[in-house]
Order: sequence, then structure tokens, then C-alpha cells
Amino acid sequence: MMYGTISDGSEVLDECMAVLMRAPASYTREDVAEIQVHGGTQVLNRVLALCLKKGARMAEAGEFTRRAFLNGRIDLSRAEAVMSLISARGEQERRAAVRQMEGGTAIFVRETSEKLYALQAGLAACIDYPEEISDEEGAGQLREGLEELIRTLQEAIDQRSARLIHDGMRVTLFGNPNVGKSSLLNALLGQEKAIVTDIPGTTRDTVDGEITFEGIRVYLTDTAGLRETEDPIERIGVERSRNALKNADIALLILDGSREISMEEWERLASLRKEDAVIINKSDLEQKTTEETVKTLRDDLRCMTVSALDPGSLRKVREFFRKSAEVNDHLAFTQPRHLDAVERAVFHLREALRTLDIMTPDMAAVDLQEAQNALGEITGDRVDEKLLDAVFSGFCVGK
Ligand SMILES: Nc1nc2c(ncn2[C@@H]2O[C@H](COP(=O)(O)OP(=O)(O)OP(=O)(O)O)[C@@H](O)[C@H]2O)c(=O)[nH]1
Ligand SMILES: [Mg+2]
Repeated sequence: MMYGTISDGSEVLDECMAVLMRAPASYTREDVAEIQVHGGTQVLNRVLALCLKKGARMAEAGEFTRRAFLNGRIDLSRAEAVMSLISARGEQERRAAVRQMEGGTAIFVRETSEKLYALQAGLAACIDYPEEISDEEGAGQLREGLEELIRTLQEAIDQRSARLIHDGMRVTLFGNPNVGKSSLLNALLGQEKAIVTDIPGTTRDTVDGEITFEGIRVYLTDTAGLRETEDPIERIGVERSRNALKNADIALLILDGSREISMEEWERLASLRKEDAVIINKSDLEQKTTEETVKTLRDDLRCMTVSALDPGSLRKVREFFRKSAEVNDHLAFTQPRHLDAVERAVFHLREALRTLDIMTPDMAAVDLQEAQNALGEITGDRVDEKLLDAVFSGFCVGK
């Protein structure tokens, strides 16, 4: 590493360090030179302009990592892990990216792929030497192998955990106007994010906040109270509430404990899914609705009695979030692209199994190869330019 100044003609731009990394001991396995200057925007702009003037060109998005892949230094799943690592917003996502970068995904895929090659070889032998291996015998061995492969792959697919790690958990607070949704959002966030008043219909637009539990990001959305209204602004708000509900991992129905449950609220209660929950708010007031009331209709749901005015009472809500956000944190696959490829592989393996039931074993060969191709897409053993463009276009320039 050399120390010096960087100058445009006689004008000194900055002090700098320059380092030369000789192939193959560099990130891309090519000769790489790096200039290090102070990080101010203007310094960087001038130094960059100078390099461009001297004949350099800007790197494309992800170009360094793409070169590292093309030069065989890393497989495609590791290249993507670099991107996940840089953009990780939660601790779980960072950990998953490191595992992937250390090769967890690639090793799993290559092992599975080897097993599949063995089955393909067995099938080829059965086709080529019909006098030595009968169709029934060949089909029997293949069926056993396929069933085991499908089991292994399916155990590795945990869509829910993968999505929570990758996208976080979306929780939507909904219910009648004035039940205390915004007060609860603020209390959970520890921040006066949403406007609270005693006027029903205060919240018009959805309000979002983010908290982290055990390394999983939880996005809380406060919504406009659901009611029939003539007010055009509030009506749009109610529409947005319904959309937020559709996209929620967990819907939290908020009830006002100091009031009787209304007809619409019973209906909403009935429509909750098993992962949703009920919060009875305003426990500091005289109670007309209790957990017992809710249980008469739904005893399968988590129901919590709290007061937005008493932060201590919200501990159980936080605990509920923490439990709901529990994930299998040793997943081989967390990236949507990989999950999609694994699911396609499983689909073709299943098709191959079905073929064995109704046709001669040789007819299964095509599906076995399709499954092999899908697995190859993950590590990049089988890729085309289009796939590479799609993967690397998500990178930022200079990575
Ligand atoms: N006593 C008591 N009052 C509460 C509690 N939570 C909220 N409130 C009051 O209830 C009123 C409505 O609270 P908000 O949080 O604005 O209710 P909201 O559900 O967001 O209402 P909209 O936005 O109109 O749908 C306010 O006056 C709050 O101070 C509580 O736990 N106890
Ligand atoms: Mg509100």
C-alpha cells in the first residue's frame, strides 16, 4: 500500500492511499487497484471524474461480484449473499446471509444434486442394460431415491421462516373507530407517531412503525377505524385499512373493553385466522367486554387485555410478537429466487414419481433433468445471461 497525494495536474485533490492486488489474490481474481481517499462527497466526485478522464469507466451494478462469479471464485448463491449482507436490515437476515456466504446453500444444493445424479445414472443403466435390470427393479430403486430427495428438499423449504427473515413480519391493528388503535401503536413504538384524539375517525391514512424482536423486523400498521362513512377522505382511509389487512401476516383486532361488542365486531372476530389475535383495550375502565366474551365465539385465538395508558400491560403483546416471529434460523434457503428454484425441482421430482406409476422408467428421465437444472440455477452451475442480469441488477454499483 502506497501513501501519497492525488492531483489533477497541479491541483492537489486529497491525500490518498493506493493498494494494488495482484491476480488471483483479489475479490474478482483479477488485478485490482484501489484508491482510498477521505470520504467527502466532493472529494469522491473529483477523484472519480479524474479517473474517468484518464480512461476508467464506471462499474456496472454488481460488476465486481459478477466477475468474481465468472472467474470461479464464488458460486451464484454466495454472490447473492454478498448483496443480502449489505442490505440486511435485521439481525436474522444478516445471519442468514453470512451462512449463505459461507456456502451453506451451495453445499446443500451440490449434495442434493449429487444424489440426483446418482439416480439419473441408475436410470441410464436400467435403460441401457434391460437384460440385467428389469423395469420393475429400476423403477423401485428410483422411486425410493426420489421419495427421499423430495423429503430432504421439502424439509429445507420453510416459506414462512424465509419470508419473515427476508421481509419481516407485518402486523396490522384494526377495529372500530376510537377503540385505541393509534394509542396502542404509539405505546408499542414508544413514540407519538399517530395522532390520538377522542374523536372517532381520527386516523385517516395508515401509519407505519417498525420494531425488532429477536432479530426479526416487525412492521406495525395502524389503520383508519372501520365504519360506513359519507366523508370521502375517511372512505379512502377505510379502503386502505382493508388493503393493509389483506397483506398482514398478523391481524390484531382491537376491541374497546369498556363497550359491548357490536355486530360488525362479532363478524370481524369470526373472520380472524388462527395466527391473528384480539386485543381488548382500555382495561383501566369498567369492563363490558372481557376475554370470556371473546371466547364464547373464538376460544382458539390469542386474546390479550391491556390498557394503552399502562405501558406495563403491553408486555404480553410484545411477548406475542416475539413468539409469532420465531423462525427456524438454520434454513438452507431464505432467498425468494432459491425457494422458487427448489420448489420447481420438487415439482419435477414429483412428476417423475407420477410417471413411474403409469409409464416405463425411461419416461421419467426428462423430469429428473429438469429438477437437476432447477437446482443448478441456485449455485449458478446452470445459468444463462438473462438470469445473471436479473441477479446482479439488484446490486449497487461498486459491489
Ligand atoms: N381510558 C383509556 N382511554 C384510552 C385507552 N386507549 C385509548 N384511549 C382513548 O381513546 C380515544 C381514542 O383513541 P385512539 O388511539 O385515537 O383510537 P383509534 O382506534 O386510533 O381511533 P380512530 O383513529 O378514530 O379509528 C382517545 O381519547 C384515547 O386517549 C385506554 O387504554 N384507556
Ligand atoms: Mg387512530
